[in-house]
Amino acid sequence: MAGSSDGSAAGGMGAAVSALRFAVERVGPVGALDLLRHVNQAEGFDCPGCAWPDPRPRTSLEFCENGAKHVAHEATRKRVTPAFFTEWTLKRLLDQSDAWLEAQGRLTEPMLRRAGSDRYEPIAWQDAFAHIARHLRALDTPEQAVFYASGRTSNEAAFLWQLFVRELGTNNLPDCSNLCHESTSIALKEAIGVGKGTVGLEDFGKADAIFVIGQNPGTNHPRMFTTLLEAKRRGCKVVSINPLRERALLRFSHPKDPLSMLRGGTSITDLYVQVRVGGDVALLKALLKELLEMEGRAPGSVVDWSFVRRHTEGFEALCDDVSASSWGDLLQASGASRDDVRAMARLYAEARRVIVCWCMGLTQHPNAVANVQQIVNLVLLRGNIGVPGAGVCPVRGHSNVQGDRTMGITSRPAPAFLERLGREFGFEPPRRPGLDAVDAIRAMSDGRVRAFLSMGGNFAVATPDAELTHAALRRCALTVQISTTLNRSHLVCGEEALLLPCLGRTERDEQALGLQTVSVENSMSVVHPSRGSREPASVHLHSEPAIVAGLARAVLGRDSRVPWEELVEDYDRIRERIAAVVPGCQDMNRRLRQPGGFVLPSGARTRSFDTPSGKALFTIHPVPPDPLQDGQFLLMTIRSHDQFNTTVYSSDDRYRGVRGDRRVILLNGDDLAEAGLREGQRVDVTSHHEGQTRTVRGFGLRAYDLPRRCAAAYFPEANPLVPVERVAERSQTPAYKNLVVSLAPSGA
Ligand SMILES: Nc1nc2c(c(=O)[nH]1)N[C@H]1C(S)=C(S)[C@@H](COP(=O)(O)OP(=O)(O)OC[C@H]3O[C@@H](n4cnc5c(=O)[nH]c(N)nc54)[C@H](O)[C@@H]3O)O[C@H]1N2
Ligand SMILES: Nc1nc2c(c(=O)[nH]1)N[C@H]1C(S)=C(S)[C@@H](COP(=O)(O)OP(=O)(O)OC[C@H]3O[C@@H](n4cnc5c(=O)[nH]c(N)nc54)[C@H](O)[C@@H]3O)O[C@H]1N2
Ligand SMILES: [Mo]
Repeated sequence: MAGSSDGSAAGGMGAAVSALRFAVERVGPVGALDLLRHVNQAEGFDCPGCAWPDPRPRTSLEFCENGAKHVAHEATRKRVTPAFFTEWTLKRLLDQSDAWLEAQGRLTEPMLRRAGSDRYEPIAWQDAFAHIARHLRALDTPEQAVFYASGRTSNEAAFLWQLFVRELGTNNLPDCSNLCHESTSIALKEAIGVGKGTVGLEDFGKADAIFVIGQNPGTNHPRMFTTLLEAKRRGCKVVSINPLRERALLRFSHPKDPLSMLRGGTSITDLYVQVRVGGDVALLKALLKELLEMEGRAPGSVVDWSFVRRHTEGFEALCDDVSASSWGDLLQASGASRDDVRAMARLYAEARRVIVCWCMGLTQHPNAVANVQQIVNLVLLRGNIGVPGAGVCPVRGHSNVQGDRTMGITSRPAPAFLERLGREFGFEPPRRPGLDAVDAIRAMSDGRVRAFLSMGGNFAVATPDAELTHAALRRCALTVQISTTLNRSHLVCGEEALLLPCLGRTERDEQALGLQTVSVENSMSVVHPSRGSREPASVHLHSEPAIVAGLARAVLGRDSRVPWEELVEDYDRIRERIAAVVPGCQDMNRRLRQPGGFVLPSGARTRSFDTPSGKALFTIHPVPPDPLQDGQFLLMTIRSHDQFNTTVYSSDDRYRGVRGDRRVILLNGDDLAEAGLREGQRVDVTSHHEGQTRTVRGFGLRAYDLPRRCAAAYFPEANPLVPVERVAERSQTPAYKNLVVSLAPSGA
């Protein structure tokens, strides 16, 4: 069967060789070694690959295959110069693949596409800012502009970005979190009073069991395996809940551990439950039911009554709901067997301390908020929160996506935050909630928004409903992209478009008062420094903070209450302001210089829940009805092993055994046979949503070890299938992992 796991370990030499080859191709042999030496070292830069924390003390080479690739991609020797844009019209560039665009290398100078022209031409920085200022000043209201941010942006740049936007007068600050962990933030804030995880890396050293739900860390957070392997060595149990049998979760060998490689790796997962796509609420409800039945048989054996009575509310209602659900319904909807559930319950109840980790497999469904709150139900039941070795651990994607939120990048800021921001800078921030990512697409699409500015990211490709989003961006009078490398969002642009090239994480950032350091916050709320060491890709590049300051000065003029130039001369000055505005960041400059930085405070870590009642909430969630009709499949869109979000490095997905093609769709072999389809055949995939259909053509069929009636395809090739209206309740995150699709042979 193509693509099912072949039993050999993930990681190991394969990972080391793949990373080294990739780096040498881009930066040469000497450059490759130098680069890899500096990633995630105390004096070096934070790896832009993911938000998993660094171990302390740091190892001499905190190696990770995919981190190394992301760094090498930024450090490439290739350049996109003005000469490149003379040669390439927009029309011709649009015909190239996303992978080709990214492979052209680093942007070197600011560029302008004038209205009606089919080319970008160079423009001086000051003229670029003046140009943007003219556009923004011509709007009827600042609400006609949106300011997207992706999660690689440093705390300092993010803080200035939201300050500029709010001084301009809008909260239109959509971000990649809207597409990512928004469901987590909303679910956790309501249930435990804080929208972030409650564990630190040290807790993984004390846990008796770790649940990994809807996450593929072998590809997306390889450094997590250092932690998982250590936990396994201590005898900690790992439960994986995933429709797809991900190879690294089965066996992994650390590229730095020759012994483990010789042994063929370490088996990671003790219990693998192949839940149906979208079946997690049912599965976790089944688990709760089993646990409560165990408690009924031996009172006091499962429930932590003293915690439940003292710190929670809603437990009785949860028990009533769970006992009213039938085993038949729960097993059917989850796809799990009763034995799976019994084994999970036994393992959970036998473990004294449990950590539950999750990622996009839970957050990108219509009932994503419910998914996350079911995890909270599970941990509260046994008091697995706010004590060493236990808690909830949403694993973030972009390396500073959590920090950007802490810095105020959100369309729905807390009133207290705005209060402090206004007081610090002496202006009245807007109170009206702004547009999130999906609302921004709608507003551009119907002409309410006329200008789109983007701090990093690739909005045209990462968002749902490619056709609608492209039309929406094209309707804008102005689009501006602050970026490192070329991508489709630079081509699918407004009437006038600007590219503002910036320094990357790995590069030296020299300002008037010397070499600068930025800060980032990892998935576990640790704020730490990051300092680039490489020569910038071009002498014309500006840092992100300097670009925001230049933009703000040009747009807001002398009326601005913010001393933009002064702040950018020395980032310590930005941090002094952050310290005054952002809770938990007091004395930021001193604390950032402590080894390892500092941890942001969170009540839930000490069982002090910042909810209206001061208690953590058990919440009740219905099992969603089966959305499929005969002949339909529930499709998840996932990352391959060789991409970073919209940046595709190659068409191979090594661990899943898929090679040379990303336009594929993975299906259970029995489903293929039943539908009269065969492996390798090309099909058109149509998504169905409230009477609308969307189709992508010519996807190759692969049989894969997936539950019946589930399917998988790659992000972003499948994004044209995602209806903009199919979003998670309450968080409005696109249901990228929950698309109802049907298949038809291509050309039929
Ligand atoms: N190399 C690399 N690293 C990255 C990224 C990258 O693209 N490349 N992206 C970064 C970003 S922004 C993010 S958010 C993270 C993403 O990290 P992940 O969330 O690990 O990434 P996905 O590929 O979206 O995979 C989701 C996993 O969820 C499973 N899944 C899908 N549907 C369901 C479901 O209904 N239930 C359950 N239980 N599981 C399900 C899939 O089988 C898959 O294993 O990674 C970050 N790190
Ligand atoms: N179908 C489907 N769609 C998805 C997802 C999915 O699972 N399935 N996942 C969603 C998720 S979790 C996320 S987070 C979003 C990601 O959405 P985005 O964050 O918008 O997209 P990225 O692909 O990470 O952005 C890549 C671009 O960022 C720029 N860049 C890189 N480094 C820097 C830097 O240091 N500074 C600046 N200014 N620019 C930089 C480069 O120009 C590069 O082309 O996609 C979402 N879309
Ligand atoms: Mo993400």
